[in-house]
Amino acid sequence: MARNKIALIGAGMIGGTLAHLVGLKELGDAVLFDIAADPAKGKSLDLMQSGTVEGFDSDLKGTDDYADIAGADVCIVTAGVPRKPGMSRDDLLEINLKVMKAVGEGIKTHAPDAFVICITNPLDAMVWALREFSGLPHEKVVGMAGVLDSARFRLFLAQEFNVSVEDVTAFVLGGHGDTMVPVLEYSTVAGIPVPDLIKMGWSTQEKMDAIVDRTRKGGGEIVGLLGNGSAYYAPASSAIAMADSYLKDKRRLLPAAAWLSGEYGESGMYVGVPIVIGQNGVEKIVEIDLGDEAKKNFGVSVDAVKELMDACKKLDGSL
Ligand code: TXD
Repeated sequence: MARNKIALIGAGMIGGTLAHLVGLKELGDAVLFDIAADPAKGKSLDLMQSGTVEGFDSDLKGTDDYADIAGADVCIVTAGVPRKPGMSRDDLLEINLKVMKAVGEGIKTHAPDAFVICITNPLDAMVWALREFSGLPHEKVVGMAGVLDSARFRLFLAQEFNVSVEDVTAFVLGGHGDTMVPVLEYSTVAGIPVPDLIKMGWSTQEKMDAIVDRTRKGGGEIVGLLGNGSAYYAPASSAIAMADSYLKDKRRLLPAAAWLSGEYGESGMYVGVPIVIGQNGVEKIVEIDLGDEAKKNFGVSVDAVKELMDACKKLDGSL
């Protein structure tokens, strides 16, 4: 049986980390596509050499030719520019929208049967534009943000409760921005809902509110510390978890930016919601019962995404 083929479109900080994880987990072969072909080729060669030490046999190839992504099972898109300190994710919209148009054409032509995971920011608008430009089925195009935002939320909760990260589950819904919605009621430690843990004296509501705020600003915290670029280890691990669920038909229930057709009362847009990822891509969109506050906050987040979509439509009349 042929190995999976994973196209990494964008071979920068996240792209290179994705390639390393593909090799270490032996998920398949990878093509590192980038307009900067030589660094992509250099990273591929370096990673292949690491494979001899680690013992993985993935073929990794750098290229700037879309023909090389032909037949990819999965495309993970990080092409574009990241934030610099002081920039918001939304500031990236105009530049990265043009990049999504080129990437969408490349996928449409060479990998129309792929499961596409978009990472490029501003995520909720870029994944929508990428789906429009590529013309792929909506269930085969998703955005990675919720797994990352939930991972940040889970880490902060695990540190507060002094328990293993393995036993903390959490949901962060809505857009990948300051309006994201960490949902405490659906976050647990080994199935014990966080609100019950507060009642049990494990922490306080004030500390929970601080953790929610730190999660919302989690990306900016790292951008500020790095000084040049944004997070890449956790974003890469998050996208690989999604790709793994697709390639192995694991049917994991994960938060991700998915196309809504009436769910949560919204249609015609992408926003972060719980989904099941299996061999068909988005197998199911899970409509959880949001409390009044979460519902209000979700609505604010949806409105913020719609504003980004409107900005995209003004910039590109084909949308
Ligand atoms: O949770 C999330 N979705 C976010 C997303 C988490 C972290 C980072 N987020 C966004 O991912 C970030 O704001 C950026 O928009 C992307 C990629 O971040 P990364 O840190 O990997 O950026 P790099 O290192 O600058 O890599 C981008 C690569 C770089 O090598 C460019 O040469 C390439 O993209 N690039 C292109 N490749 C193909 N085609 C085009 N047109 C192109 N333009 C740039």
